[in-house]
Amino acid sequence: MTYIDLNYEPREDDLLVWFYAEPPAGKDMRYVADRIAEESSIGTWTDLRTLLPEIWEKLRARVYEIDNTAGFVKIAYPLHLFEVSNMPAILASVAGNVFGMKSVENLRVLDIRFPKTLVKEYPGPGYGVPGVREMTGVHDRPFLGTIIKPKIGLPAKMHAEVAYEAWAGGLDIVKDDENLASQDFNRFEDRLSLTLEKKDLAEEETGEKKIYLVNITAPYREMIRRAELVRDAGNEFVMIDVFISGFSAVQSYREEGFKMAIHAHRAMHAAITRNPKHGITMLTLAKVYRLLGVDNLHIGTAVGKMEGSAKEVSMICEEIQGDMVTENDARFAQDWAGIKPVLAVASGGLHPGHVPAVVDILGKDIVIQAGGGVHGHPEGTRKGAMAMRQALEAKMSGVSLQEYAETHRELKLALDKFLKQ
Ligand code: RUB
Ligand code: CA
Repeated sequence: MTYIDLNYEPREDDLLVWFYAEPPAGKDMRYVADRIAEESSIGTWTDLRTLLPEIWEKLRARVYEIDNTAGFVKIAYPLHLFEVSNMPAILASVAGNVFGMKSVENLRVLDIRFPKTLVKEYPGPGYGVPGVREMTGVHDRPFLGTIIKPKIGLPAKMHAEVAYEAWAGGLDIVKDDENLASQDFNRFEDRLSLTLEKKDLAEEETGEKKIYLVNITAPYREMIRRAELVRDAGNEFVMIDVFISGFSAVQSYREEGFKMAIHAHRAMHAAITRNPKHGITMLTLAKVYRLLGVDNLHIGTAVGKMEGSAKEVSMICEEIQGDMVTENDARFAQDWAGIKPVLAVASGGLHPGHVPAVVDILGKDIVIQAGGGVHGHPEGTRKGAMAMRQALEAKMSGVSLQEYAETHRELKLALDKFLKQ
């Protein structure tokens, strides 16, 4: 019995997985492909009396392509194999036990093509790019944001004051950091109410809509309790560490029906996305999160402190924003069936000097977020925020940062400091 069927033409409603796989010593690609297809669909390490012919016929995976040189294996799964609306269980099949098998040396899920029938079962973002633009009235430029720094340590009152400075200086978005929860020096309830007071003040003073991304990451029931507090306080957004919280939590949270948009921080993703030979690509995770319905998603910057090449990051950006994504040498074609585009978040080691390059690589439908690059400004948070806004103004009006800095002191101070680091 083999799962290899190189003449098989994948059907429109098959779920396709593109693996990179390395066979163990003494084995070939056919062997490894067979083992992956077996374990990720209906089989196990030995023949089974219980594997009835009709199960085999209806539910087995089919390896329809093997590229010995590149180490690629493409497998088609009949949609019947899955509970279509249960994302954790789908991943338990195609990206579960297979990673731990001795019969494969390294294994990486490069992409999953979700058939349209499945895509239609998922909500996707409630807001996404158009919704967040409508919410803020910002239509013609990227959003600018900051993460309050130090990442944890500030008492709630100071956190709120720093947030105010950032908004007042010209940023659209202020975000909690991924590990700020409800520590005894900064209780969630206090931070929420104090920061929202400052948000109102900044909105009044600037005449601009401001956004606060408050981190509700916690064990699920507590996360929901915090989401209710955020809703009752009248805030429009929550932030969730989506990878750490788990696929089930994200899917369930979206199904709770809160009207607030979701900012997805991806902390811990690199434990499985970073090794180029093993794990799951960020592209694949990003597709899952788009289906589950996050509105903003961290995807990398291509230029800052975190790993991820420009090619990879711009491909992820295209994937979470396109409607019909075309196939290339690293991804499947994907029909998003009208699911809303996700706002891509470029964050990690950024400062005003990076703004033009990030816009060139990722385009306009992004949030450019800088923590250290704002609060590390020689004259503090407000000037740091002004420098970010000036850098964006320069880029949007086609002027070089150096030239703009001649007449904009905050930008000049920022460039003088950060470009040397
Ligand atoms: C960035 C920061 C975020 C990173 C995460 O702070 O706090 O957690 O963006 O990385 P700073 P990624 O601007 O001071 O570096 O966005 O790649 O997931
Ligand atoms: Ca952080």
